[in-house]
Amino acid sequence: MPQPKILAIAGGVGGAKLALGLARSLLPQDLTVVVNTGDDEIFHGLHVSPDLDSVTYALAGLTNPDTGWGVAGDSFRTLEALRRLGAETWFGLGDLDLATHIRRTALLADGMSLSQVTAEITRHLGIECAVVPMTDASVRTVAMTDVGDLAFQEYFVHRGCEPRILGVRFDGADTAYPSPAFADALHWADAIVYCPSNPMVSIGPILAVTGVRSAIENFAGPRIAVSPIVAGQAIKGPAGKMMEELGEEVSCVGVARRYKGLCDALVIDRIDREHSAGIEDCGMQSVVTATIMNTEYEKVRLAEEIVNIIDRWNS
Ligand code: FO1
Repeated sequence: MPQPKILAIAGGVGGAKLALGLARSLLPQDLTVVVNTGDDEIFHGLHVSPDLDSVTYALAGLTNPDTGWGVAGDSFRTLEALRRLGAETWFGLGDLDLATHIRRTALLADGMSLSQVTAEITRHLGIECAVVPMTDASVRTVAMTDVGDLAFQEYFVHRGCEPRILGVRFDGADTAYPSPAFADALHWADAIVYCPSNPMVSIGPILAVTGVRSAIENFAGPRIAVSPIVAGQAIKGPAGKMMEELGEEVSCVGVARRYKGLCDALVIDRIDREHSAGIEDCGMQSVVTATIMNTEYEKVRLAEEIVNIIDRWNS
């Protein structure tokens, strides 16, 4: 049976884990990973794309295993020197990581699009599948909080997600169009896979790009999501806290409600099996399996199970 062609939609750390599993399970030409760029920020004059880099480093085998972001074994001497010079250094940019941001910024200044720059960086790091930004336009995720509107990294890293979330918006999304490879993949893909990323601030910005939500609503093939909430908690990051503050149920059922009309099957962890009926009430199947991905074996195993679901769906 020919392999399905998959469009994977991902945020940073959690998304990168399943993206790696899919990259190990599929031929490179059968996988496009579309990544959130709402978290992008300018630091020290450099264009930083944290989620693109988390996926890129994961696929290149460079990820810092302790954090899931940044480069393994990196040092922070440049940041220390910047601090001595009076710069704000709350965003932890490592010395090796900085090379990526310097290169990205230089190529963007030469007139390349973020898609072209990302293709150049990933090619040089030996990545064979397509890793693409959701858009080449500027979209910025803004956390609306009880202390005012905060740029995403300000909320997430500088303030440690402490302010209470009142809402989230994606500035620029209504005039942003999908990147060329994303638009193409929405046509050629046999299936869409939502990686286990934060539905609000990682997947939300991708869905907010003009035309994406309706393209996914009308997508012909199976749309399969992996819940980033397991046993009532986010595997990593602020998804649980944000859902609670927004009055949503912090469970895989809360995730299913977010994906209503956009998803045909939600993959949930074995520990959440009692939530299957609640998920099916949202108009999607529930698939119960082991979803925690700490080792490469677990990432590939989950990816292969998803590929099998897609194969069965189409047969
Ligand atoms: N996350 C942190 O919690 N603290 C940091 O200092 C930090 C630095 C950083 C540098 C480069 C990069 O690509 C990612 C970095 N992240 C850091 C992670 C990043 O904030 C998040 O992964 C995403 O934006 C949320 O998906």
